[in-house]
Amino acid sequence: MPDLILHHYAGSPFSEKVRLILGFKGMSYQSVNVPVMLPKPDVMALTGGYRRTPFMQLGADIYCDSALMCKVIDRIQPQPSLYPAETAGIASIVAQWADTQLFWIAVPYSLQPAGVGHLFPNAPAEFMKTFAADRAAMNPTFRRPTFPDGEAHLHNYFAWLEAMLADGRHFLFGAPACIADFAAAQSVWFMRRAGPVAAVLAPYPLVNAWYDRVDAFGQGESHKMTSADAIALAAATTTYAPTNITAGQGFAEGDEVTVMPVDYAADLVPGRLKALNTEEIVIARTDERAGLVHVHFPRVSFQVKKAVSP
Ligand SMILES: N[C@@H](CCC(=O)N[C@@H](CS)C(=O)NCC(=O)O)C(=O)O
Repeated sequence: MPDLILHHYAGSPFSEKVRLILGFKGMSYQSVNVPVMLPKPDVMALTGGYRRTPFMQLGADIYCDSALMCKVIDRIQPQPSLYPAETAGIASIVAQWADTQLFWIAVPYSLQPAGVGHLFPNAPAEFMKTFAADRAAMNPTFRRPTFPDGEAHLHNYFAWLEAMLADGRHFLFGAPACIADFAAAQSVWFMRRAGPVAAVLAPYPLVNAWYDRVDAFGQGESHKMTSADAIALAAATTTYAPTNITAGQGFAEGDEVTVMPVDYAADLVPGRLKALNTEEIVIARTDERAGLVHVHFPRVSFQVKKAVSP
């Protein structure tokens, strides 16, 4: 099994979700720091155009989107399980809510003027302007909630979590932590870093104590790696994770396709189809520097289409 390489940056909530999971599982990994905004030439060399953070590399296999990364990490290191049988299904539904509804209220709310200086200490005004423009272009149809609306949403959401914890359980679904805990924790982590903005969490002591327990898993053992070394490693690797295409979907191996997230950062990644099943879309693409890589995307929240010839 090749080393797990996490491509991420310190301030990224979805990266924090994965880091906490690596801590939960007591895993060690190579850590590549990626830029917080475009341009990201070394990211593109590996992903072929997917710009979101984090992504994961195992040799010449690249895994996009934390939902898929979590499943792969759980396969590599099954214990403790991220998907305990008792809460299978419901835990993934709550995790999906946390990755979408909770995240898209918690993050814009934290980026209000009182929070920004804490989240980006000492950042020059020019950087903040470029960052805001980058995110606006990434998600042009996003309807940013007003701060009072966001705050009201958060009181609902944290009250739900507080209610789940009311019987004294340690994690959202009982004694073992699971995928829902890490997905929800990333937003609390971000808010807590936003100075006075974190006051919105004050009425929820059980949520705060729960978050401290999740945070106590730590972030695993990371070893720094450069993006150039990660690309060179992909180029030197000629074995790939097994792939399969489920029949009856109108696609065949080798079809020229494009893959794209359907929610935001709608950048097309072109390649030749290697796998298509209910869990994954995998494409093969050749990069000047990274060589032949297989790029994996989850099926949920992504679309695959036959490439249109020019
Ligand atoms: N569904 C994706 C969402 C990832 C995401 O939105 N990440 C943010 C950072 S936490 C991002 O990509 N921001 C833009 C960037 O890093 O370029 C996942 O689960 O990985």
